[in-house]
Amino acid sequence: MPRKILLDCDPGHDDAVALLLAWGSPEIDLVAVTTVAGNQTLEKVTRNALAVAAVAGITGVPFAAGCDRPLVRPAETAAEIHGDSGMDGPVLPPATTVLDSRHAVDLIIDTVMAAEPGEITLVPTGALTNIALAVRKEPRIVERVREVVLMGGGYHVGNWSAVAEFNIVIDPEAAHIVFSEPWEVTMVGLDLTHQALATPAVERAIAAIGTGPARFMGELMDFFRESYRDAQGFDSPPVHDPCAVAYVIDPTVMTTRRTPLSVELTGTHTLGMTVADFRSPHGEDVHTKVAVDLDVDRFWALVLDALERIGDPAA
Ligand code: PIR
Ligand code: CA
Repeated sequence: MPRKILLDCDPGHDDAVALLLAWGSPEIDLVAVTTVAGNQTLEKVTRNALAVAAVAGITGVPFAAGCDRPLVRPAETAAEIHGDSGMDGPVLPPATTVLDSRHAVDLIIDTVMAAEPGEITLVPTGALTNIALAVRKEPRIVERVREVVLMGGGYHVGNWSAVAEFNIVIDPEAAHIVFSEPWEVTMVGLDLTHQALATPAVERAIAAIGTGPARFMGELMDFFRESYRDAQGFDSPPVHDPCAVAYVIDPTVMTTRRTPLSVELTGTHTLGMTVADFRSPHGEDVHTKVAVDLDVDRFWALVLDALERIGDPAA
């Protein structure tokens, strides 16, 4: 039985890859896509999500736009990494799907409540604003969701400050809500995603596929490589968001460690830090875990296989 996921995202070069991986994987049933302001404005990331849908031929999946700013703090974008469009690099095709008329928060609630208990996995790859609001509006989603597998945070490293990761630090109050609810949360953070590098060898393997979606991903990665070199001094860019999808496809593609997690909301130097506690082993009473080590070759094989399966929908 394929796993039903709702992807809540802010495309975003790596969000686009997460969408391609989800759509091209038989282990995943993509039931809805929601967008949230983050890498760029809500308008831009929503447009980008629809552009990816057009490139990959994603049909029969509702797309809905959500929150245009964090719960408490002013909006902040990552234009220095993702460019003015939020997905600079390739030419973005016009949308071929119309947006669902619902707000993302309502689409999240409707999707979870209409499904069987334990059926839907939430995969957030942006700020947690929509998910936090959905919890507040319909608290019963917490016991109904199978698990939350999110890209965000890090227990040893940051990218938006010395200790904080972008998705968490731009809306730390939302992250606090999501981490505090008693559902199963797997944090696929920077400690893991910095192992998922789009190396030149990976780029060559993508180019060899030769389809429209593969070319699109190649052009995304070319831009992402330049950004990451200039802004963060990486030789190859880490492709964060598909790591969360990969965990749902096959949890054995990475190791995890169970640990309590809390989000720093008041620190002078540590706002948005995700604090893990590794002092002692934790049991199933702890509902949060962090991703630790990635099987890099198997991860890229999942992405390449998904691209192969998507083929050339536009042709
Ligand atoms: C933000 C991102 C990536 C890199 C930087 N420097 C800032 C976005 C990605 O889309 C991913 O979801 C997460 N936020 C990584 O921090
Ligand atoms: Ca993202």
